[in-house]
Amino acid sequence: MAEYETILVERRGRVGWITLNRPQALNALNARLASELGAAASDFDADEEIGCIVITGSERAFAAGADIKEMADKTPLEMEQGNPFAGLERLSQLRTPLVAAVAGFALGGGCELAMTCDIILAADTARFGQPEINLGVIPGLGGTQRLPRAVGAYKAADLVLTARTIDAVEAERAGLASRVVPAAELLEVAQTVADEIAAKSLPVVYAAKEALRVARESTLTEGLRFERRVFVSLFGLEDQKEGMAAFREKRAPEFHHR
Ligand code: CO8
Repeated sequence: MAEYETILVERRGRVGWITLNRPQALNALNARLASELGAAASDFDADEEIGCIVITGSERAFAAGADIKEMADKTPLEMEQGNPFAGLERLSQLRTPLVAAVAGFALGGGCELAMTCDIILAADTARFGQPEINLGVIPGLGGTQRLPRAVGAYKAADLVLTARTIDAVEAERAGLASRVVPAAELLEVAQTVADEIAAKSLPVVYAAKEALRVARESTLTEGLRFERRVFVSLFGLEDQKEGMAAFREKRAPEFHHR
C-alpha cells in the first residue's frame, strides 16, 4: 500500500479505512492531504475486494476546514489553476459508497468533505458548520449546493450566512447526519455499517449509489427513468438470481459480487 504523510490507510475485511492525520492542524485540508485522500480513495474504489470506504478523523476533529494558512495569500488564478483541492473532487466520482465517521469539528471544507460521502455518522461530540463567511469567503467545496439539498434552503442559509455551528442532534434532525452515536462507539458503528454494505452485491451497491446520486442531480422525471432502466438491467446479474432464490428458500443470500 502507498506511503502517505497526512492520512492513515488500512483495510478491515472488505472495508477501506482512511483516517485524516494532521492532528496539529485539527485535520485541516491542505493540498497534500486532499491529494492523498483522493488517491487512497480512488485506489480502494478500483479494488474489487473493497465494498465500502470509511473516512474519519480524530476524536477532536473530523476536519476543521481547508487549511487557512496555506490558502491565505493565494491569488484567484492560483486557486483556479493550481486547485489545491482537486483531489477531494475525485471523491464525488467514486462508485464505492463512502461513510463519513465524524467526531468533533466538521467545519467548512470538513463539513463539505462529510457531505461528499453517502452516509454521515455523527458522534455526539460532532459539530458541523460552514464558517467561511467569517474569513471573507464562501464555501467552495459544495457547501452552498449540497447543504441546501440536505437540510433545505432556510436551514442552509442560517448556517452559511451566520457561520453558526450545530451539534450532532440538530444535524440529524435537519437531515445532515444519518445517525448520531455515542462518541466511544463511533468507529465500531462505522465498521458495522460499512461491513453491512460491503456484504451486499457490489454491482447492485454501485447501481443504488448511482441512482441516489442521479436523484440529487436531476429532475424527478429523469431520475425515475434512470431508476427504471437500472432496475431492469439488474435482472441480468447472478446476484439478483441468488438474492431472490435465497428469499424463496428462506436462507441468507451469498452474493458473488457479479
Ligand atoms: N486551517 C489551518 N489551521 C487550522 C485550521 C484551519 N482550517 N483550523 C484549526 N487550525 C489550527 C490552528 O491554527 C491551531 O494551530 P496553532 O496551534 O499552530 O495555532 C490548531 O489547529 C488548533 O486550533 P485552535 O487552537 O484554534 O483550536 P480551538 O479548539 O481553540 O478552536 C476551532 C477550534 C473552532 C475549530 C478553530 O480552530 C477554528 O475556528 N478553525 C477554523 C475553522 C474554519 O474557519 N474553517 C473553514 C476554513 S475555509 C474552508 O474550509 C473553505 C473550503 C473551500 C475551499 C475551496 C477551494 C476551491
